[in-house]
Amino acid sequence: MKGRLEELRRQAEAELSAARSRDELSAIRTKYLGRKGLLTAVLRGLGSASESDRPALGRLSNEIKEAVSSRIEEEIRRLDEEAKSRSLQAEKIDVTLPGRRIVSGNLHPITQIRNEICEIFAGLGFSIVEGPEVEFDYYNFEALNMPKDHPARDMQDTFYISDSIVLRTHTSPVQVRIMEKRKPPVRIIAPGKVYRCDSDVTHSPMFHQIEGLLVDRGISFGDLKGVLTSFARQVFGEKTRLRFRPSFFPFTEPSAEVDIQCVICGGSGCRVCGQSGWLEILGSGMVHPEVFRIVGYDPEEVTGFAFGLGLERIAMLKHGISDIRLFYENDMRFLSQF
Ligand code: 2NL
Repeated sequence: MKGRLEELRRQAEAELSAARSRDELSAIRTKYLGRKGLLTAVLRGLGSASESDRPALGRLSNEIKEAVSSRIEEEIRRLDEEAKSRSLQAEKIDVTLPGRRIVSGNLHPITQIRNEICEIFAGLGFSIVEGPEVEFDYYNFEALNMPKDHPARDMQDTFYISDSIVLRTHTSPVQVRIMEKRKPPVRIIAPGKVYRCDSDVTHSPMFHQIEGLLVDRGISFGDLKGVLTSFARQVFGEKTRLRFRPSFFPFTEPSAEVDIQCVICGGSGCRVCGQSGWLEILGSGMVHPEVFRIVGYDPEEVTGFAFGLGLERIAMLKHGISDIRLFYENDMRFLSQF
């Protein structure tokens, strides 16, 4: 019987050493120590041993049961330890690895220049107004002193929706609508999309404009020069030199186009300024008395000036961009530079 007990101990220990999971360990526990277990069976047979052997056999079998039982507990602890260190290893974070770059977006260059220009004019007391892009012929042309037969209404430059409705070719109609509604003084700028049937490297059928209008008693060409000089120097630099060149628009008289000294060559002449040393940045003039009469203002009582500028043109000059189409292609390699 002693031999059988020793054999069971060796057998159990061998199986325990080979066990790889909690399930295997608990199967071993049942096999040897359970109610119908192998060691339990030996203990039951103790009664048939001789009186003199019984105490020693009893001690031995208890000792073996204890040993097997504590080996099982020990193996369970070991498996738990191993599982824990495996999962810690798997979850390990290397805090010294470089981070992933977060790409942030930016405003479109046209939006940036629009915001910048609006802020400059806001600082000069102008408020921002908006209006429809699909406009009546009346507001786009008629009210701006361009009657039906006027050459500036050229069919080739205007997108007609119907006989009397067009896509606005400038944002002036917004200002006409404001003058119809409000009495002077008026001091507004109108940013927005405008449309002309024209397309090449410097012209797009849709582009962006900002127009300004200031009307009050006693406004002179000197006010126009002062406001536009202040504006140009805030956009292109405090030392920027300006040139006011006589021009013509049907809605202003007199009219002037404003040039700045070339931002590329500084005035010595280059490809961008066509060797002239000057770049045209906007058109302007004193509001034509006929426009005032049409909106119900008395040209004997008030005077005013107006101006218009193309945002794409300003952005192209400022950043040295030669093809207007780059603004509309949404190529991130282009857009993310601004
Ligand atoms: C240009 C020239 C200009 C105006 C726009 C205007 C508006 C009203 C009355 C009179 Cl309501 N004039 N606007 C005046 C002169 C020039 O724009 O070259 N734009 C890109």
